[in-house]
Amino acid sequence: MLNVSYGSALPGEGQDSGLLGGLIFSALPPIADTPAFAHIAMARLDQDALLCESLHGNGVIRAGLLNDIHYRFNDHLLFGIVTIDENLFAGTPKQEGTPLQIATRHAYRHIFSLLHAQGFPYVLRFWNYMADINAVTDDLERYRQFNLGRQQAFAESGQAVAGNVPAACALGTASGPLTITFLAGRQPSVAIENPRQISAYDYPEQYGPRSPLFSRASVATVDQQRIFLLSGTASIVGHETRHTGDVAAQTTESLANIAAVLTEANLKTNAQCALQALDYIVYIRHAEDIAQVRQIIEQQVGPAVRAAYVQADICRADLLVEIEGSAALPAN
Ligand code: 3EB
Repeated sequence: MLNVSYGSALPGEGQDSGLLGGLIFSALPPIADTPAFAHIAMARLDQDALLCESLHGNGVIRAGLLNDIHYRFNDHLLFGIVTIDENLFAGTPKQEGTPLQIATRHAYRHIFSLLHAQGFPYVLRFWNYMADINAVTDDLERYRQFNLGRQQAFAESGQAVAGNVPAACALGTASGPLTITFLAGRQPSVAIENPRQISAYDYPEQYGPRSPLFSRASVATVDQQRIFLLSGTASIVGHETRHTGDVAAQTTESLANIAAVLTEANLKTNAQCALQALDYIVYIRHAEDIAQVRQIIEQQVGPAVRAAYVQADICRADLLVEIEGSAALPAN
């Protein structure tokens, strides 16, 4: 089983805790001695407390550290965290790429070799966080540099670069190193695309020299449970950003995209996952937009919606909001 929970308290990291790991979203400095958690420099907007996303499985948890990757696993799932300081590559000859591109490539190659060695070859989801995501250096936006390195590493590691690819998100933090977390399994999961959107791996070149590489959601059946992991979802139709400058309309469009992904997932996997079944994290570019965004989400998903809100930069400069989520349902 997998239980993804979003709270403000930190769970224990003991071997019998079932804890696979997680992410702590906070504007405060990292909390010491929490190796099972990635620190993400983002302020929580709906509460003063930090936001802790934790993934719990069952059975004995084992932990390891390899090539700067902290990982924890049980019989079914492995969760890992890699942070990498791109400044290590500052002196690399230009033709090999920018420091962020090379750091991304290294991180992903190390992740895939760890997963191969540990026998968890199927990634359900990646979470990608980097500072200054929209800044242009060496004539290329940093998110686009990241996409170059990600594509290289997938290809070099023998991973699919289209079709059955992991779900993901990619967001900008206020500070900190490139931080990638991932959840992997021993069995393949099902990648879901959105009929309203062009697959991200098929985006045209206007969004960068190499396309992003993710699916819109992944569905895995693990231990009698159906796990639904929704990628970061924004106001994109086809491949274009819709409603530039209008955060309310972007929120509504994002929810329409999520509904379409759920419909597609239910068709493809015979699951029955509704908008109300998910727990959400909502990334908002401008903190002052939270009231508007929250009202629309509570109106369209329902007043009982479980959602947490954090301040983040979104990977396209014209996107003001992005929504991700997860659910674990009994397999029917
Ligand atoms: C989009 O749909 C919005 O690069 O891993 C969403 C989810 C987005 C994942 C990624 C980017 C990523 O293109 C951005």
